Amino acid sequence: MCDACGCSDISQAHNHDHAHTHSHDHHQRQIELGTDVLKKNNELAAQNRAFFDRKGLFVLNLISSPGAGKTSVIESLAAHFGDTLAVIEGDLQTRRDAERVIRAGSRAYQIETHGACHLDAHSIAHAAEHLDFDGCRILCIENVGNLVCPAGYELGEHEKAAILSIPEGDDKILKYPALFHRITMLLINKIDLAPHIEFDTQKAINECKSLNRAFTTFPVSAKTGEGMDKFFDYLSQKAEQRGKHE
Ligand SMILES: Nc1nc2c(ncn2[C@@H]2O[C@H](COP(=O)(O)OP(=O)(O)OP(=O)(O)O)[C@@H](O)[C@H]2O)c(=O)[nH]1
Ligand SMILES: [Mg+2]
Repeated sequence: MCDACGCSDISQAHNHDHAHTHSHDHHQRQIELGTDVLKKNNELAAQNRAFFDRKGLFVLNLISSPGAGKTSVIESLAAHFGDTLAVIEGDLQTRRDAERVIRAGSRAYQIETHGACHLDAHSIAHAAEHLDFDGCRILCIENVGNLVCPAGYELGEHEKAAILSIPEGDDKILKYPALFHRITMLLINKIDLAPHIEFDTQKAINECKSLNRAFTTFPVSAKTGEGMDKFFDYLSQKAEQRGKHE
């Protein structure tokens, strides 16, 4: 269970039949608390977005399960965009991902959540204080590896991208609809492994379309670089459009 949002408590709150009788008021209170937390988070996210807009940044919230390749994709972005990209990394522990991004050529700040399974708008506001955005056009936020909780927490981003990687299987989109119905970009990563692992890309895309009509798909390999150019161009266009709003 995430010790920040108590998500499993809320989602599993007695939706089973049972013989014993007792009041369910405590669950209602739990749901009210959850709603208050999200409302406060949304207010902070709006403040973050206003700050990022003033800086002329295009902000992307990158979400996937652990190991799908978020940092590997960001390393490719860092090699391409260099100093015009800033990155906020989210992990339960270690500074490893921020160190990888800095080695790849972009500025980065690491958030260690120490137990929380998602980033929230408050943590992003603090992280942003540690980054110098001079010369930056794009801010990429790597969320904690998790397909569930990060979907519910706005950070002040302009768009959400999900990465689904070939070894995870082509059946995951309908299992985690809360994320896939909110995204504007779907990266299917590790396509270099497609000859070795059964994965029906069209099925995954069709299932995503059944939840969401407004996303663009990028089949990529962060390892070989295949497909990454289209993703770079897309982000460049987004950054250009954002820059014009300054
Ligand atoms: N074959 C192959 N391996 C990849 C690709 N992208 C990433 N990997 C490997 O997948 C593993 C996990 O990659 P990461 O980039 O660390 O994944 P992540 O999503 O950032 O992981 P967490 O931050 O722990 O959630 C590493 O061993 C990468 O080398 C790819 O396109 N092809
Ligand atoms: Mg990572």
